Amino acid sequence: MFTNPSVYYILGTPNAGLRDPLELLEEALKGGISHFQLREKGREALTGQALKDFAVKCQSLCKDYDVPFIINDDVELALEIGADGIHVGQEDAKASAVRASVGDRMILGVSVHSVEEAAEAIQNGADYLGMGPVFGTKSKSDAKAPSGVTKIIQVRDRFPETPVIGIGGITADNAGPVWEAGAAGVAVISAITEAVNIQEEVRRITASYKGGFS
Ligand code: TZP
Ligand code: ICP
Ligand code: MG
Repeated sequence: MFTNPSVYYILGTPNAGLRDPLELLEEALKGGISHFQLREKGREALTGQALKDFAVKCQSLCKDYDVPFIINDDVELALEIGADGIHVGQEDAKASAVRASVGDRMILGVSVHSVEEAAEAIQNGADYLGMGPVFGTKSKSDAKAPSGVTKIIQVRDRFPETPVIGIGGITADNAGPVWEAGAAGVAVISAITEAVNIQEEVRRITASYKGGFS
């Protein structure tokens, strides 16, 4: 489901600014992202039918590139359009309830911030864990303080079978320690979305993985 180095792109229409979000996604797919998460949040976020239409377009692009299409938070939408995965945070629906509604085949990701939360998420059926913010981020208004990579190392040591995805302020230039901590992947909004050359940026992030840990 995740092979090192996974570059997991997250986008919602509010992140795209003046650029066309579908174009951003297609450039990122061409650059070689391994996973895509639609995270439609914040001011002017799409809702209802407009959200569903946009989600279906993202899903279809992801299919063309054989990249898993994951929806943040919205279990109903994920089920309705048959997404490949669902990602929930600690403040969203409980992972066990989400697992019960989506069944065994949908990928379930859970955001965690400690070994305790990781244990609970895994117990509740999480396939992978999102951990962060590793570095400072401007992309999440209610983000916790940056935690560095220490907790990724702790969770990775305790649960070596469960892929950990680092998130928060990650760029091609600072991803090294995240890979070294044992992350299977890095999840990125701004470094990719704001890049002048998106394909090149995805390739740079991928190349920041120097191997050695698996
Ligand atoms: N959760 C923790 S940090 C974050 C989310 C959704 C935002 C990551 O965005 P960026 O721009 O890569 O820091
Ligand atoms: N991790 C991942 C992978 N996605 C998120 N939206 C998040 C943490 C908060
Ligand atoms: Mg959430």
